[in-house]
Amino acid sequence: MTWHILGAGSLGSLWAARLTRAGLPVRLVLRDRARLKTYEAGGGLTLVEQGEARQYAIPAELPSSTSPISRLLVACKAYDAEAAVQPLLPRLAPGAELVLLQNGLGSQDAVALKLPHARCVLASSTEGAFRDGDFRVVFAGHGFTWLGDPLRPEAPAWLAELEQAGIPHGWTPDILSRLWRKLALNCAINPLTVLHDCRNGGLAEHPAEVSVLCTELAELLQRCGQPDAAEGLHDEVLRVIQATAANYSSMYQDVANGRRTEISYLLGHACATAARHRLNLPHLESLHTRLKAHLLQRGLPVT
Ligand code: NAD
Ligand code: KPL
Repeated sequence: MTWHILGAGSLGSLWAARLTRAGLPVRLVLRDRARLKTYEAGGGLTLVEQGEARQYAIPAELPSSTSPISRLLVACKAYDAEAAVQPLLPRLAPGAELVLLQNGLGSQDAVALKLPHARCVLASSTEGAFRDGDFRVVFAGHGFTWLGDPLRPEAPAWLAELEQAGIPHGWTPDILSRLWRKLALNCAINPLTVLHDCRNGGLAEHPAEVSVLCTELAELLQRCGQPDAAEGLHDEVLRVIQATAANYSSMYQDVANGRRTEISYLLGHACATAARHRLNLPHLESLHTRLKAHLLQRGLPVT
């Protein structure tokens, strides 16, 4: 069965290259005719691994193509996912399966609501990749991808293909807990690195701010039925700050490069969920307000 990959950016290309070199059928779904033309003129997609570049001539098509889609990897940013999937709806075969690679929470529900008859598998990934040219991606950090379906606990048979492709992954019956935990880590670290203009390690100089955010985030996780995700949150945040001290967070990099952030699916989602539960989290709220003001000042979207 063909893997259709929607979003030939960093993670989408990383998956596409590994599935292709394992001999599995892959097709990229590119946004429009201009992107398709650029892609075809370049001869394929390039993955740079340990300094070595290799090009893969993966076939590509437009969303308006007519062949049916049975397996779709959605690898767009959270804010693009719902609109990107929309034109593909008429192409989805009965029993189609989607893998949603978006960070944060909120976009997965928006996509799943459009697809009552398809299976949506959610993913939470710590792999790292970035684009350093058109259709050229650097594999920057080995990691792991958790996959799961909140509605159906049984693992899909195609996990064997990920094994074959060397994509490190695990199936979890509790993917929402993983996604909430990552969201909480990202909320405790990323916005502060933007506001303090520092690497992750710079947050060691703001222990009280980090601590009070972790307390509020843990309270939120408890309240919205994710007690496992709350367990030991502060300790893990401190461990991540130390282990990634030299790195700039993904949100810091987005802001520094004038790119839209996924704020709505991270801090925005946390604050909206707290409000829905009538939970007062003043430090998280204030962080959200300060971050939005910072983005506005730089002409970046606040959603
Ligand atoms: P990216 O911006 O590199 O790639 C997204 C791609 O989607 C782009 O090529 C864009 O052109 C394409 N796209 C957008 N709208 C489209 C449409 N309508 N039709 C077709 N293509 C469309 O993003 P990324 O870094 O790969 O991130 C994807 C998701 O994975 C994000 O939620 C991110 O937070 C998460 N993530 C990324 C990394 C990483 O290292 N890059 C790590 C973990 C999680
Ligand atoms: O995932 C991250 C990011 O930068 O997005 C870490 C390194 C965990 C910081 O929150």
